[in-house]
Amino acid sequence: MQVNMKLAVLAAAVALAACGKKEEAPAPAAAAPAAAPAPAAEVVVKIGHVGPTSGAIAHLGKDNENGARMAIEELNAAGLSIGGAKAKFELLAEDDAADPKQGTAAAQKLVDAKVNGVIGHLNSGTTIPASQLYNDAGIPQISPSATNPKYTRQGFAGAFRVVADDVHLGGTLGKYAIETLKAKNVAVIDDRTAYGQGVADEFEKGVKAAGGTVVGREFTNDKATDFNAILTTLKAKKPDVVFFGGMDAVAGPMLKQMKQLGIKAKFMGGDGICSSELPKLAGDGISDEQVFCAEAGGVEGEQKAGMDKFRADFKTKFNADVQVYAPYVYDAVKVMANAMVTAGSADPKVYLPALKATSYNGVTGKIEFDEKGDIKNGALTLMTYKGGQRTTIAVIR
Ligand code: ABU
Repeated sequence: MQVNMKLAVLAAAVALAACGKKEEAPAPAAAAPAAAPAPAAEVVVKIGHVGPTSGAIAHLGKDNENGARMAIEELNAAGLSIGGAKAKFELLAEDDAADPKQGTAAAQKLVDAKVNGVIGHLNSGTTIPASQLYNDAGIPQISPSATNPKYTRQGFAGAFRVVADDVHLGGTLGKYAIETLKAKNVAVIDDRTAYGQGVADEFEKGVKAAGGTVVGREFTNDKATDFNAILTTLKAKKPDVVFFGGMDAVAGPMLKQMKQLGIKAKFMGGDGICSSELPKLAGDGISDEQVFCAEAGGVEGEQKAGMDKFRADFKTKFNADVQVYAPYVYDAVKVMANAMVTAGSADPKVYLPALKATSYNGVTGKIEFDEKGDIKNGALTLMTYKGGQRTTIAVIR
């Protein structure tokens, strides 16, 4: 090969590499006279994910993030096309440490990175302020776990949620405490977060509507470890049930201290305490059928097999049990990708109508959104703990 020809081949290869195309450089004309086929285009789809992968509830943040990783890997393995171009999905995972300020900083990072969509955040207290940034930037967001109703009541066209909200969750648990657990007097504690306070308020409403009495209301914060003062105050009021609005990292030590103080009341909480980790966090503070909580979603009947398979695959892949919301994150990523494929574009403006019109059968059941962006006909799974394991009582709608 002449030197000029070699240089021409080299230049072509460099130009293609600079374009990020995966095709090989065309062979010299003398060696391959036939025209090379047009290179297949590739579209890179950036999916942002935010959750607390550091701090006291890092186990929950990592659970969510792993759900996203699993979905992204499967999407890439499926070789999907979007608008005729091969889609390559990339996960941009950020840590917000469950802190509202870090949440908005993480959101700004994703906005600056021009992500095509966001799955997250995990906490209501981070999801709500971050949603303003995504809305301003026109980036669709699906929360897989934030349950405060305000998130989808801000009038943001691109805010979606694949779980039930705290009105459903807290209200149902309040009714359950009175009608099924036969409690008459309940005490309520919350951690003053957007989630904890909100779900505790809804629980109180549910208790009162079912004819129960709230004998005491106390609060703590999401980093507290000493609850002796508030538990001693509540013990004097002889509650049948203590409800805690907050997360498992606080509920665990609270259960231990309830036992030390000789409080024999049942303990209830929302989805934030309803993790696989709770028995480890509570140690000997938890006994069989003492704790009642609910996940803000759930499947039953034929759909259970898909969820069981997801849990088994997740365990094999990450050597960890699902905590609470990994399957919902997994479905949220798939729902977003499905809307892009349907619309033939990863441009938020173009795929948003398809996202709104979603009708998707996932491992967490049927996902369709109402006019606010909330899941239609959302389920709850009531759970207790037996032998240190989460045990399903019932799936209710
Ligand atoms: N839904 C419980 C945990 C997340 C949150 O709403 O803050």
